[in-house]
Amino acid sequence: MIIDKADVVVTSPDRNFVTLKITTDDGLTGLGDATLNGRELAVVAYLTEHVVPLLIGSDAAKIEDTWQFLYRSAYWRRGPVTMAAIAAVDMALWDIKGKAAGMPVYQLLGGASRTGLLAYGHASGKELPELFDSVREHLEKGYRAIRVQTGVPGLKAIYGIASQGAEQGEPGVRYDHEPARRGAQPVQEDWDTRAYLRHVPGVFEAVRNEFGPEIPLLHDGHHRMTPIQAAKLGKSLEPYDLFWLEDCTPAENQEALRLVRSHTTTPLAIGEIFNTVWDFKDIIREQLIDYVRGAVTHMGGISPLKKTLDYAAMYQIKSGMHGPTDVSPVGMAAAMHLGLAIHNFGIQEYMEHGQRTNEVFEQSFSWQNGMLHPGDKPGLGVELNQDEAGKYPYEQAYLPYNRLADGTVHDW
Ligand code: KDG
Ligand code: MG
Repeated sequence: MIIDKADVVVTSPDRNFVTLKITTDDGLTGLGDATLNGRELAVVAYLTEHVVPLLIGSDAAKIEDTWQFLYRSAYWRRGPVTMAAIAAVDMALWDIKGKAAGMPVYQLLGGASRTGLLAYGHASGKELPELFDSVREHLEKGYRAIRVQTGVPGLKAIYGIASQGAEQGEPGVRYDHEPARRGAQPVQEDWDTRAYLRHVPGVFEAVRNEFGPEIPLLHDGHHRMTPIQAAKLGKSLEPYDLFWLEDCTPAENQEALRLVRSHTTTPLAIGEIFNTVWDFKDIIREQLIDYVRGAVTHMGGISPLKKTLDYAAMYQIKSGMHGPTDVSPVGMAAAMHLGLAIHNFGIQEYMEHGQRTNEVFEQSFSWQNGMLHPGDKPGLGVELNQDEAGKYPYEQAYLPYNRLADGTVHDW
């Protein structure tokens, strides 16, 4: 199992994806997701210029050794570009090992700890009727847990609302909340935290009144609040029994969570933009969070995220792996295998990929009655259709950013 070839494939069926395909001398292939939303080509350069040349001729069986070599030999460790590139290698090598063993990756990780993965979908609406319709659509599709994002009176465009995209006239298919937009400049959105804090508790009250107390409801604060604002929101949402409040404060200031935690029992989830266990170390040990949001693609792969989740398990902290549409079907498959195997699985984010994406990536996962399963094909269970991928060249795209009413740039 010597690595003969490693190709970096960029394709944009509905959105941009970066995929690493490793081929061994005995003809096995493995796929890894290296998609970093809005900065895709930086990872392509890191892979093609610095990682692929190091892989050729090395032993594909040595997953841990290869990971440690790529992480430590760079000297400049961590960071989203580096870790997305290393993640793709790690995933591809697990895929190859599974194929060599004739087993799905979850078997190599210890076997299934459950029959399927509870997944949550994204409901959103600018106004309540539209939000209720979106929740209903998700329930009809079988979702058993739902993230609720809402418009805020006075703000034209904010994160997480599906319908606002059409008005902004961006070309191409738009997923339910996919925030990245094609074009040479990022789109500006607007923000007012006080207006948001006044509005959101009433929305959750209305959703609970309409849909009852049982359905797990989630909400994403998307890093926008100060610690005291986040504490206030957590407290005001307590009567509506959220499954979690996500990214309530910007992720860099981890101490902020101590303050939030001391004021509210609303469960907290964080970490979709974290890239190593070091980002989680203190907040796990101090039990400042309830769910680890790291994505396999952005945390350096299956190997390091499994270690992080095993560490979290010591503190009864569970997984809530990031699963937006910018995590490719390969990254999603890796999350499903890992989620099925670990003991402390919590919930899996799931946004459905578009049809073109599903034609480029042939997948074997199942989605039934609100539960995901990665399937039983050897490896990760995803194959890249390179003819289809070739039809969709890279298109420049950026995530939006926020400005306050007075023009100040704010966390998005
Ligand atoms: O690329 C950015 C998105 O992945 C992010 O905005 C989605 O916050 C997100 C979520 O919870 O899915
Ligand atoms: Mg989020």
